[in-house]
Amino acid sequence: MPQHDFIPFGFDRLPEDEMSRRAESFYQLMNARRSVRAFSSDPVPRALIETAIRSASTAPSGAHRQPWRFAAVSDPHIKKRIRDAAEQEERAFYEGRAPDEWLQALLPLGTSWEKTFLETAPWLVVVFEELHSQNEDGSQRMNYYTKESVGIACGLFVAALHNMGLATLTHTPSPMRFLSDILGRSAHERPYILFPVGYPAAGVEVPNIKRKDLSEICTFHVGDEADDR
Ligand code: IYR
Repeated sequence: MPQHDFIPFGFDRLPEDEMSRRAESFYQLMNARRSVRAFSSDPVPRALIETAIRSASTAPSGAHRQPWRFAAVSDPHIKKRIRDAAEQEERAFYEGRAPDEWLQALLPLGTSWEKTFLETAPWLVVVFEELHSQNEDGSQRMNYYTKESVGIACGLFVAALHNMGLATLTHTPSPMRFLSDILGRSAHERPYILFPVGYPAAGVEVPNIKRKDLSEICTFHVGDEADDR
């Protein structure tokens, strides 16, 4: 294998008015996304889940190691086992482990230890962070920036699902090791986020939250040049 295998990148620039249109329409699309905690049990075709996972796997990653692994579960028996184990952890969290300040912060979201959606959602997609893999001789092959890489892949996954008309939730029962046990994953894969995926339950309500304004999240440092607007 050569050290470098570079190929031309056929990149077509768009006219600026088209760029503006696409920028605005993508923002409007994404700004209409909401996390939901109540799902319809209506089935979702496996092909859609596969395409969402392919989209997630286009994420950039440290040294292009692609350190994300996915387990997509629709088997009702496995979903029940996941729900039972998650609720056990969540109960311990809500009824003891969680500091008061954390519970206060969660009040507006109306969450509790009960995780019905882990059985009603037609799919549970568990994303794992692959800490390292193995060379052919059995030695460890390192991955790099795994948290950042898998985080970006999860962001793309959420966007892909929303774009195809599905809803999800970034669920992180803590600790999540039970997912490795139930799904029979190796020790060098660490559970990262559990995504229930499906349609929102009929009539579902979501917390009345506001997103931060651009001025609250961004500073621009543009030098002395005239503002280009
Ligand atoms: N894992 C718990 C608690 C929880 C924590 C955060 I940070 C949230 O944004 C929401 C919930 C649960 O799923 O209920």
